[in-house]
Amino acid sequence: MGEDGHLHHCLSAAELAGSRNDPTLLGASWLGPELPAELAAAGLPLQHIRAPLLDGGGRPAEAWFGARSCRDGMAHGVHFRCDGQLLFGVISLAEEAGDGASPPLQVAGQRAYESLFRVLAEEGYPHLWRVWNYLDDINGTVAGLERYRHFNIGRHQAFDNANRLQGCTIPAASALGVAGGPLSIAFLAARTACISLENPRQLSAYRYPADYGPRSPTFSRAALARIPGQEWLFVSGTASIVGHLTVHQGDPAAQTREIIANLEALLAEAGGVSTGPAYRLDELSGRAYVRHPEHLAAVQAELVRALGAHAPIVYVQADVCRADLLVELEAQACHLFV
Ligand code: 3EB
Repeated sequence: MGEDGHLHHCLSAAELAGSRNDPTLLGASWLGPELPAELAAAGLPLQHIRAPLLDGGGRPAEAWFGARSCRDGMAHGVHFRCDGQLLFGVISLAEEAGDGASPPLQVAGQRAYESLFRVLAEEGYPHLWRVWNYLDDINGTVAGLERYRHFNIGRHQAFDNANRLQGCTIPAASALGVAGGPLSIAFLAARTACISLENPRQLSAYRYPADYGPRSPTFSRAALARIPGQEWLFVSGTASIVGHLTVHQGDPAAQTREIIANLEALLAEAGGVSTGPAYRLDELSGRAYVRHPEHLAAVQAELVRALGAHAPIVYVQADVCRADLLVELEAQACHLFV
């Protein structure tokens, strides 16, 4: 386990490289165009997110530590490590010519999730808590449909085939556009269930109307999960959406304030379900995805006001999954208890 008992840490490259022989290290993600050589050689399940860092990004690694020694595995294209309680895995799939009838990204999305579900079944970690999805050119149009919507069709089909479309089996997630990479999916799963949360200010994404694509996005707004001694809150990518509508088009500061209002509502939901103390904005760590680098100052000013100047937020450039969304925040918090 990490030294302070936390499942997750924000680390520098040197810190992550220094942890690579920690037997409890489940895996990690690295933000930035270049993957440091010492991490490429570490042999970990590692999600490399090729997104440009916007603010110097001192600690662009996220690492996930289990409670016990991990076992390493590779199956169905998924590289994973698991500790008997948690499983962290990564899969990357190139978009290749599909089956002729379906677009390549739809096929890749469906195959990636089918592989992921197969690993969960074979290894005995049936509960999917949190997923991080990255894809190239998310807002591009192919065959008259936005590529994010192609991805949603494939993802939805895989969840449907696995009988995982019931609300309580839908994980927290993020889905962002990062130029030039393959479809990359990282996930955290467990032997025990999490509690999926929805946001009272927002329509559940899995119920979005067909205006947003023929199949709705398959994610919950947050997941609350327990491991011995710790309660974890995973907040999905959260944008300036109220109901199902984008609000504050063209205004990055106002979009960020709406995100904060969404987060406050979600934290209140989490507090209602948790047996412990309330969740507060200033205990969140996470990532802010900013579409246009020139909006960084406006976004950062609002987040610093709400989360505090020392909040461990990494700011990166990425494309949000609706063309009119300028910013998205994903986050997590951990409560320790005895
Ligand atoms: C939204 O609320 C913004 O497709 O997995 C946020 C989090 C968003 C996850 C996903 C999409 C996803 O609809 C976009």
